[in-house]
Amino acid sequence: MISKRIAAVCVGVGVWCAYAGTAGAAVVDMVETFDTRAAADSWTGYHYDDGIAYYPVWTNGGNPYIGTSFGYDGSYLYADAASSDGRFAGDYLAAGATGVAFEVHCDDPDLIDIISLAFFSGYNGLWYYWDFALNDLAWHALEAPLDDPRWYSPTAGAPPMQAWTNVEMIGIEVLGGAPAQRSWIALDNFVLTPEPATAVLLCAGVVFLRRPGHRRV
Ligand SMILES: [Ca+2]
Repeated sequence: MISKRIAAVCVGVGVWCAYAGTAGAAVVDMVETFDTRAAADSWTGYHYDDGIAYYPVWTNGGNPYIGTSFGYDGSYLYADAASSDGRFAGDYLAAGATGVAFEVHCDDPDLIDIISLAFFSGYNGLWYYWDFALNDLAWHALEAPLDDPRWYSPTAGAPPMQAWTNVEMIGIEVLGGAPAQRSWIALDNFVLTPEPATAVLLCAGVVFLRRPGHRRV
């Protein structure tokens, strides 16, 4: 599986080269619920087999979410500085983030070879992965702590914490396990989780910011 992951990393470098980097400002505790098409369209579904960056498919059936198809070569459904007002790019440590939480679903988990939360760090120019498993058709709520030992680079091991000071892209990468077959992954409720003390401060901040005359959070 590692060799296929390294092949995906090579494609991922192409994704990064096509990416027009602008600085994001990571923000904790603001859940991306994909309630609007504009929010959905600010993310990207990049298909490794044809090298094309697609808008995610936006499904709005009461509780909207985004998705993209994937084949044997895989796909990357991701945010960069231009996504969700930039709140998933930039310096996660300065923002007070301690983890990344999200909900994910696959139409046919049997067609998954590897599925991961994956980010590209501008700090050291490396891709890092946090693999997980989807064994059924349910939506799964997952959280990857930033300091989780499961994070790895196929070529460079675990990320230093400084890797989180410049996150340029983050999202779900899925590599298919069955040639000539495609399936779908879906994503919702993506959020940078705050440390508890930060959460308390944020609550106080929200009360303050909702007074008339202050811009929205
Ligand atoms: Ca939603």
